[in-house]
Amino acid sequence: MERTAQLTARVTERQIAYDPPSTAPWGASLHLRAARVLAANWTGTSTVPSRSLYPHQWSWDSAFIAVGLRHLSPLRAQTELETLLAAQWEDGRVPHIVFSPSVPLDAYFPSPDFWRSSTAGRAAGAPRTVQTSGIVQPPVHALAAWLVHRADPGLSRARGFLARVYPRLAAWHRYLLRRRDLGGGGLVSVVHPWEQGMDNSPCWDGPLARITPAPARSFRRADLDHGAPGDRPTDLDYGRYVRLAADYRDGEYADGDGEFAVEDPSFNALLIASEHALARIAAELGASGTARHARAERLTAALVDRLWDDASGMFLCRDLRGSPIRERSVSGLVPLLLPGLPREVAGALVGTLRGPHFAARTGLVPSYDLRGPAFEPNRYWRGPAWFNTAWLVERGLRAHGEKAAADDLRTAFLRTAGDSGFAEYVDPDTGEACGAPGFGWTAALTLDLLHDMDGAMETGEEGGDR
Ligand code: 9WN
Repeated sequence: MERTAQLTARVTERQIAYDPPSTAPWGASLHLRAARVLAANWTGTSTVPSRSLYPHQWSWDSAFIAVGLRHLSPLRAQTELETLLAAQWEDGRVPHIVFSPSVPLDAYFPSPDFWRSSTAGRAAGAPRTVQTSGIVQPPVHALAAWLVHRADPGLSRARGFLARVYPRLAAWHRYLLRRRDLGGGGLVSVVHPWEQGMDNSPCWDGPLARITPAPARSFRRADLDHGAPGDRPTDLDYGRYVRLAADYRDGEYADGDGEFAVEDPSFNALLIASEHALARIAAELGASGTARHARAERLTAALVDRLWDDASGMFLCRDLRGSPIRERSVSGLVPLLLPGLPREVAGALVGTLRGPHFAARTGLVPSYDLRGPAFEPNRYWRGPAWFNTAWLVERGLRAHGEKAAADDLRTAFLRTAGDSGFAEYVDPDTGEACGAPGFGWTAALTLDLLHDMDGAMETGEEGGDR
């Protein structure tokens, strides 16, 4: 922790490269505007997703933000990940929120006094020096760490960046693979919709229907101070989120037989991509990455075996406590990121992206089936297009040689991100900005797409260990 603080103090404005890449001179003003968003959201040790709606550090936001930040300041990008990993619990979990002590308690709910990490999380080894939530978010971190390293290997080696983060990232994956394989089939389960990151997706409607909501008077939502109620989850859904989180906390964050347990395609695909990245990190540190690549391939086989649905041409979520989930969400397209997918699966995913369920007028990817019964163009994860999922799908299209489709998605991303003022999310057909403006990962991934024209992301084994 002390080490992080020392290193962070040296990250100054002068070390930020505001210049656009020479490969995209037309993107100069977009680049500058995106860089300004990240500068405004930087706290000194990490980046908030939004100054208003999300004033703390979020786990998967920080991973995506580091991917973009590496083009402005590799040092800041390394620090972003180090700050998050400094809040890791002894059981290996990386918490979904690291709370800033300088932000008032009522600025975000659930706040530290709800999660009570230092007491309720003691048995699971929550840190004593910082307050965190007790649930997790998708494991994008090893992938981000590898990409951050590649942006400036000299600085990374000089600071021992990979050597310091590797044991923490390995413990994080170990936690997921050992404690969260609740279905016994090799895949990891999420125990709360907030863990999967697409909080209000119709995929959770079935599993959530079994949960008795916490009484509305027992908590006060802070999100409605900043977001339009029509864009946010309903009070009933919030009551269920609160009930699930409170039950997990009251069981001291032990994993086991909770009421909500879902195997999700995107969460597992990101773990697989990160496991491949961890193999590369191991090789860079002089160890062998072979066993990790092999594990990633086994996980890919389990993903196809357990979650692939031929009839819909995409992956679906699996509810371990109830009946099959038939809803189509963007989560089921994210595994395209994995170059090791069987050819026919990748081909079907590309077809589904082009088909009537996901081909939106902006050219972005809606979070939920455009023809689905629960589709709403403005409501949280029930239809709008997000930029992190567009980035993942764009990388996936490139990984599978779909250059024209990837170029189109990239163009749609950059145009809509700029026009919307780097919005949190947009209406998938009109591009109308929704949610928080000046959103961290929207700005960060804009920078990444402006810089990384060919999408050399290495999310599979090919290319070997370097
Ligand atoms: C709960 C911060 C986070 C994102 C999630 C997004 C939203 C929080 C909320 O904001 O979730 O974690 O309060 O709705 O759904 O993906 O990480 O940007």
